[in-house]
Amino acid sequence: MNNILAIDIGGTKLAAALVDNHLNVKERREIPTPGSKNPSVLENALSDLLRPLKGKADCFAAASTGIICDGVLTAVNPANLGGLEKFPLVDCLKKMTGLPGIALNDAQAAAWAEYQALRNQIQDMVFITVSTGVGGGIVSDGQLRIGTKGLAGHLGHVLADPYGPVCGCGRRGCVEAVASGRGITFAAINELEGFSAKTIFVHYANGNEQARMLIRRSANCISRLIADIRMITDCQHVVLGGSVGLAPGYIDLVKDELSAEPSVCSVGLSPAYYRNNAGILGAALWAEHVLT
Ligand code: ADP
Ligand code: BMX
Ligand code: ZN
Repeated sequence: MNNILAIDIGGTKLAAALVDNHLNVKERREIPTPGSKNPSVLENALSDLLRPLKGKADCFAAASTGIICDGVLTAVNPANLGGLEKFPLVDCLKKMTGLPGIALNDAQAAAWAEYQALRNQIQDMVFITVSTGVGGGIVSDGQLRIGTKGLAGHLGHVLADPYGPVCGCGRRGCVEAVASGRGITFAAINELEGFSAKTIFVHYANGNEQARMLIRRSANCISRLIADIRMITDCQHVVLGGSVGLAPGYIDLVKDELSAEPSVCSVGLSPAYYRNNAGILGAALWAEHVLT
C-alpha cells in the first residue's frame, strides 16, 4: 500500500493524515470534535476533514474513542462525545471515501504503534492515554488484545475511588472520572471553575495551588492504575500518551507517585514515542497487519 488515510477520532479533536510505507505522517489535519448526540454532525465533520485527503490513499484506517466492534462505535462514556452513543464508523467512512478500511479503538491503536517502537526489548506492554477520557491498550505476548467485543484495555473504567464522582459510563469512581481532562475540569472550583485541563495546566505552570492539587490528584490516580495493571498483567513497560499524559511535568508526577508503591508494582514508564500521532500510526500499522 502506498498511502493509508489514517484517522484519529477523540473526544476533543479529530485528526487525519496520509501515512506512507515508511511511517511518514503527511498532510496532517486536525479539527475539533463537534460533540453532538446527532450522528450526522460527526459525519459532516469527518467529511470536511477527509475531503482533501481521500483521493490520495488506497485504504483508510481509523483509531476511535469508544468500543469498536464489527466496525460500529459504541461509547462507554457517551458524555465524551456530546452524548453520542452509537455511530456506524466503518460503513460511514467506506461511503465517504470510496475506500476499503478498518477501525479499532484509539488507545488499542496507540498501544500497537508504541509496541512497534519497543518490540526489540519486550513482549508485554500497556499504553495509557490521559486525554478527554482515560483509555488503554494491552499488548500481551506480542499480541494486541482487543477482546471478543472490543472492550479489552478500557482502563479508564476500573475503580479508583468508591466514593468518587459518577462516571459517564454509569459506574461510580472510575479512573476516568477522576484523572481525565474532563475529570480535572469537573473537579475545578472557584477561580478555575469550568476551565479546560489545558488551561488548568497553564495555571499550574504559573504556580496556582488549586491547579497543582488537581493535577497531582490525576497523576496519583494514574500511578495507582499503573500499579494495578502491573499486578494484573506482569507488563514489562507502560507508555503514557494523550495531551494530559504528555503535558510537561505530568509524567514526572506519575513517576513520583509510583515510587511510593511497593517495588513489586514498579515498572518502566515513558512518554509515547509517537507523541500525538500514536493513534494515527497505530491504526495505519493495524490496517497493514490485517489487510495485507
Ligand atoms: P482527544 O481526547 O481528542 O484524543 P487530547 O489527547 O488532545 O484529545 O486530549 C484532550 C484533553 O487534553 C482535554 O481535556 C484538553 O483540555 C487537554 N489538553 C489539550 N492540550 C493540552 C496541553 N497542552 N496540556 C495539558 N492538557 C491539554
Ligand atoms: C473513554 C472511551 C474509550 C477511549 C477513552 C479515551 C468512549 C467514547 N471512549 O474511556 O473508548 O479509549 O475514553 O478516549 O466511551 P479519548 O477521546 O480521550 O482519546
Ligand atoms: Zn467509567
